[in-house]
Amino acid sequence: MTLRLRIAAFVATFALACTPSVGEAAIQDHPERRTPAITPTPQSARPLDDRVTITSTVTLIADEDADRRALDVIERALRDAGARQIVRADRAVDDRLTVHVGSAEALGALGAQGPDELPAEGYVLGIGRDRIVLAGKDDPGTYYAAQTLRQVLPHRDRPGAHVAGLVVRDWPAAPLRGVIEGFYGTPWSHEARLDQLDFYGEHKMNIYVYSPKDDPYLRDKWREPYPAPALARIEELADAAEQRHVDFTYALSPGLSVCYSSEADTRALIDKFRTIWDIGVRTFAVPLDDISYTRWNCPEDQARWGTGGGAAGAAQAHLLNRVNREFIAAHPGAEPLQMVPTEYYNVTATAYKKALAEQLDADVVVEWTGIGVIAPTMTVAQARAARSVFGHEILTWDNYPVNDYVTHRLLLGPFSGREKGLPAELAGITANPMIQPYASKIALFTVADYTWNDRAYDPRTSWLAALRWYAGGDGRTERALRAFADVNYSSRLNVQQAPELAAEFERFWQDGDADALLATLEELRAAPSVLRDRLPEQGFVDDAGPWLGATTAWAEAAGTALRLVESARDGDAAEAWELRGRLPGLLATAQSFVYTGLGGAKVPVVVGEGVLDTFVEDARAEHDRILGVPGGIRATSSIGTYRDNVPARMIDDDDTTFYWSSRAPRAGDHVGVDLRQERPVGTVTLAMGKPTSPNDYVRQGVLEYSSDGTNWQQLTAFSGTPNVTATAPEGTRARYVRARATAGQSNWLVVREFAVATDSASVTGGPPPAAGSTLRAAADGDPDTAYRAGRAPEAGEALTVDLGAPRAVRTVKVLQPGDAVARAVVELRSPDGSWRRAGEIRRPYSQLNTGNSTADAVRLVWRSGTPQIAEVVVR
Ligand code: LTM
Repeated sequence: MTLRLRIAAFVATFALACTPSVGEAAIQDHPERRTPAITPTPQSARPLDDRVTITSTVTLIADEDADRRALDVIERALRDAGARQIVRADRAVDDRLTVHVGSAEALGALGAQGPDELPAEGYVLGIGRDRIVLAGKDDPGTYYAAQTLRQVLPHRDRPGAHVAGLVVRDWPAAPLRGVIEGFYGTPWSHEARLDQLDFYGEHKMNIYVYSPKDDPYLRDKWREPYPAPALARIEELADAAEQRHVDFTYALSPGLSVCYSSEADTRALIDKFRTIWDIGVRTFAVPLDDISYTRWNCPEDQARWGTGGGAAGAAQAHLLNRVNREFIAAHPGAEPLQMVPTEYYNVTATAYKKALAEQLDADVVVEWTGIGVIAPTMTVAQARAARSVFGHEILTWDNYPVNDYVTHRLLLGPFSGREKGLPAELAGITANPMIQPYASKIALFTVADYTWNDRAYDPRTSWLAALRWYAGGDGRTERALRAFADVNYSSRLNVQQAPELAAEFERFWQDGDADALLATLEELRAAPSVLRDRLPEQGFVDDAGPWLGATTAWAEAAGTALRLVESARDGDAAEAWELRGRLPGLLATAQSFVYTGLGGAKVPVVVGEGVLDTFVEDARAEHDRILGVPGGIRATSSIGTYRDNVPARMIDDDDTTFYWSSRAPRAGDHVGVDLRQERPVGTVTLAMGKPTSPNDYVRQGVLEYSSDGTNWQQLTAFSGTPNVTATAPEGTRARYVRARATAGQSNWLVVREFAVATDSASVTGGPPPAAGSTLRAAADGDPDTAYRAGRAPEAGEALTVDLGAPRAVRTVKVLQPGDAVARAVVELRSPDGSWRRAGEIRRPYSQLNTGNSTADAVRLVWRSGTPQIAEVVVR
């Protein structure tokens, strides 16, 4: 059935299909009994108070022309349920289970109506009264009845299984439901595509568009014929698709070099389609996305159509109409041509869209990504507007869960933000998946669910069902997959990252129950090895490799951070310091996992970003609080992060690293530093842009400071320069300093350094610091930075921390990194200038109680070892 017929049949019968089935017989409905998990969620399923038994021999009664593909699924499902023989016959045999395929009359005994009034691809499946009946509206409908039967039958190696009575009356919401392999990056392998086609058939999806951006024969070399092995692979895919009632759609993208007016190019396009037709493909598309339409590829086009969007629309319509008339129309059985317009991401009325609406043949289907390339939401009103402005049927190219623009991430959350009722407005919905085919299946499961039955769809419920399905019924695997998917959950559709783990962290900070959180983190740490050992789909494990590694490492870091908090709160300061000392190494490991993209590019991957890293930071801050230090300066941004160019790179004293925003700043966006406590502020230096993107800087903005993060004072205004320096008036104190954009711009933002000169305790003496270290780091309020001596101390050499003014001193804590512990005598300087011994340090964590002495300086007089001091804390 063609797309157009599908849509027509759908519209004509939808109203009737919604009426409940009638004609109840002796068999009772049992709504309180749960129906088995059927996916996608059926439109209606009611249990019957009856059951059938899978007998050793099953009689199969099927029409002559019954769908062969459905029969294969049915026979396999019956054998998997314990049947030994399936015998084709034209009447039932006593004491044997009978399976009727295509016979609506056989439904009568179950009190169920046939499928006549259902939309295209609808079906009825009845189980009860020693029979199983599969009645499809058409061949795909029968096939989907078989898929549902496969899901409700048990797995057993001998006859005798009982199957609960059931009537399912079901049909799809969207005429076309499926996937467009349309991303940039490593295209899916042939094996992965075959595996996907199995998945589509099993999940009642009926379209796969073959359009990987990095297959050269689809774009750069679109005119060239395929080498024989490549053509054979496409043929195998097309056959496999046909076996599963999936339209294999061949999409050729000539836009990078085509001359729209060229007879030779038109012929080349049609000829290439013809070779693909000859191997059995019946659906074709011409994507014209991601090309320039303001620049022609040949002077003849300019001469014929002129310039501008209207000219581009007219030229594209001309080429597509020729393909439509000379190829599609000339090949009976071809499905309607699909095209992707160059303006595929909005509904703004333009000359380009007007030209397509008016000049493109009416039966060409137009693809559209929604409002935005990655549309966070899609509404019925938007779909109607798209149909109106493009003047054609709309097939959505939904850019979820595609990750080619965030290759450091896996997007494992559900399809969401799509309004109910959308499928009824569209020719269909195709989802652009991740570069990772097996990992894409969690989201694609939910896409199948939404596109089949949007009215019943709930993203979270569908997501949980996807995890259950992927775990193959094993509870432990399901929990591991849930934990892993949770830390890879967020996207533009699902804004919250790791919703379950974030809630656990939040609960811990509220109630302080560490045991529950420790158990959660331990499950997360172990989840990757559970998945490696037990997940039935090893392709998922391969796809997720770097993210699995990172998950274990992040869970270890977070678990250590949690134990740090617990030790510090319990007063075990030495253990807390030892645990804190482990964090840098654990974090470095967590950040070391990389995804290798097309061409060997290495991209560090992230998991649970903003949640796991924030928890570790919060734990350190809690430890800082207990230690009595403000903690290290933090970098902040109101914009997201592009790849791994995190805000912390603005304050790492390294001009070659940078923070890179994930979009252009809007008026009001800001980047800045949190000094963690109010401090004297001197000169502020902002270095933006970088050699390869010198224009990525705030074009117009202000530098400002604040003590509370709410009330801000302007330091200076700036515009048109990537380098900004300003010195605060004498006596200025602030906790926060930021640069705020006062106007929107189109360039993204790069900040190499955001330096704020602050006045902290002065440290003098020696030995002199090693390269890259400073004396100041010994008393900068941040235990994560350390003074590292450049040589062993000479006799009598000491490090002195000046307290600025005489004050009461009760304790001196000296924190040394655990890898090299020096010994020293600690002395306090009285206001009269004399030094008195307070004690000796010889461990990573030393605390000396000094009574209530008054002192204006503390010094460490070295005895042995090469000193490294993370912090001298004087209270
Ligand atoms: O979305 C379309 C029509 N084209 C491209 C896709 O190929 C790409 O995968 C997505 C996501 O990056 N964005 C596009 O613009």
